[in-house]
Amino acid sequence: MRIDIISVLPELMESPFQTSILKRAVQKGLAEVHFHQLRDWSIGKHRQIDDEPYGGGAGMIMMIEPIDKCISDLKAQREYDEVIYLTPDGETLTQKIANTLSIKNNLIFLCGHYKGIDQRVRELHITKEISIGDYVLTGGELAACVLADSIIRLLPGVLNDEQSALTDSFQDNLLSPPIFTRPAEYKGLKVPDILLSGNSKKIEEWQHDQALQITLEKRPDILR
Ligand code: 6GU
Repeated sequence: MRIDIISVLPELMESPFQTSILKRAVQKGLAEVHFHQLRDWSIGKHRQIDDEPYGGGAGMIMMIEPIDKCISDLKAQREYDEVIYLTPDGETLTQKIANTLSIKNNLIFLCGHYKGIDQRVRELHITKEISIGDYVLTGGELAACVLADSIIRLLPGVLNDEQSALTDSFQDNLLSPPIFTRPAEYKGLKVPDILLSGNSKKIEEWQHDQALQITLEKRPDILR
């Protein structure tokens, strides 16, 4: 998978891909992440990429021309499955969306800034708009990292234990059951006996029951 991320602040997104699991995914060649400084496609010597809104009002709008030039240059090099605009008014990211995007080959992420992009960019290039939740960030960069992380960890070979993505919270509309490791008792707090029993069938039943109970308590909205 290849992800091209277009932004005015690409430096904001470097460390997530240079650390731990995402770093290893990139080193193994399972994911390629390329950053593009939008100002490199700006027009004029001031490297301008935003301008005042027609009709007036506060805030600046990202101009169509630099974005169109940048995306068109990328599209001239390869086919893209989706051109995704990260924006608070997009569709809220879910595990299902991450699953769907994880089987694509080439993705473009466009990070919004200021008041947003000229509407015509959407008509021209954007195929999907994604938000990471109902709150407002200073720009789409951190959201782009969240989206990329949710996708890349699903790529075959990225996680060591192939099972672990399958047993995630949300993967089957259930939160995870409680988990424990050594010691079996700490300051009087005991690990449930069932987990020490060695009866894997009973343990699985207990875990599923706990997952159901916890989901009912905390997130009844995700239960089918
Ligand atoms: Cl994608 N961008 C911004 N600026 N804020 C957000 C968001 C995106 N998703 C949630 N809040």
